[in-house]
Amino acid sequence: EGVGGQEYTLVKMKLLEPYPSKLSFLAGQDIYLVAATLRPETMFGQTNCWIHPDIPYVAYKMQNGEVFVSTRRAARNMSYQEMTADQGKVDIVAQFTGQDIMGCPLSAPLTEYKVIYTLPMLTIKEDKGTGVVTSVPSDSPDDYAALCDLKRKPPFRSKYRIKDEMVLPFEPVPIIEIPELGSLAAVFAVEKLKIQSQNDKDKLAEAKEMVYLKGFYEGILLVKGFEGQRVQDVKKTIQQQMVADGGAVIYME
Ligand code: A2H
Repeated sequence: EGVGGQEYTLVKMKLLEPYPSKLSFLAGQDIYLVAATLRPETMFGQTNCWIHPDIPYVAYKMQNGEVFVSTRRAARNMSYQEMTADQGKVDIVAQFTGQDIMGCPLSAPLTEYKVIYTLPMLTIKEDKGTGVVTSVPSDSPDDYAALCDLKRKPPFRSKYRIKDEMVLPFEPVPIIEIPELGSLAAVFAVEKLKIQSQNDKDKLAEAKEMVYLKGFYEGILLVKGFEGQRVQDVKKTIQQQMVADGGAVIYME
């Protein structure tokens, strides 16, 4: 662990008011759940944000006055990268668990869905990234399997107090065409391998193998402004555009 390995794009998913009770004292201030992704070029296909109901999260002040939400570990890493309000320190303003911010409305960069919601994903690891994951079910088998779990299982939704309208209207968006896998590669792989749930570990690993390398080398963007361009050629451009627009920051771990 430590600074200097993997580069992630942290996508700033803006929490919409009214804030949940643990954050209500911050009314009027900008709060972002920051999702760590390796695939900035897929942000056109975001349908929701994943958080783990049982892991602890913190809210803390950044240098520019914004409030970020992530695991404490990621906050500490950010403080060493001179992103937080005090260099080398984290100015924590609130602590809570994922369930306290479940079912909250967010606005995220690039996606066509104006409002998306925080939903539970039980396979999120506390010791990777920020503990916040953005969901792109068109291109991530993990995301598609977890979204299907929520769509198919009303008791799973009610257990975490998720309302139907936070899940049912959201469909994978075709954003990247991959030869032989089509424009919804993750859906194709999950169906082909008959994956039943987000806990289907071995088959999900297989699905990821099917989709990722081929997507990187042969994937072609379908979205407006990037039509016909290759994934490997636009990844950096889209990342830099989001950073320039204030929709993302770069983070190392
Ligand atoms: B990726 P690596 Cl479209 N726990 O973003 C579980 N998964 C996590 C996580 C955590 N704490 N933090 C990040 N991730 C996910 C997009 C995406 C991603 C697509 C396709 C593949 C893909 C949308 N979800 O990841 O272990 C995030 O999901 C393929 C592995 O550091 C992040 O990128 O290599 C990726 O895993 C980081 O995984």
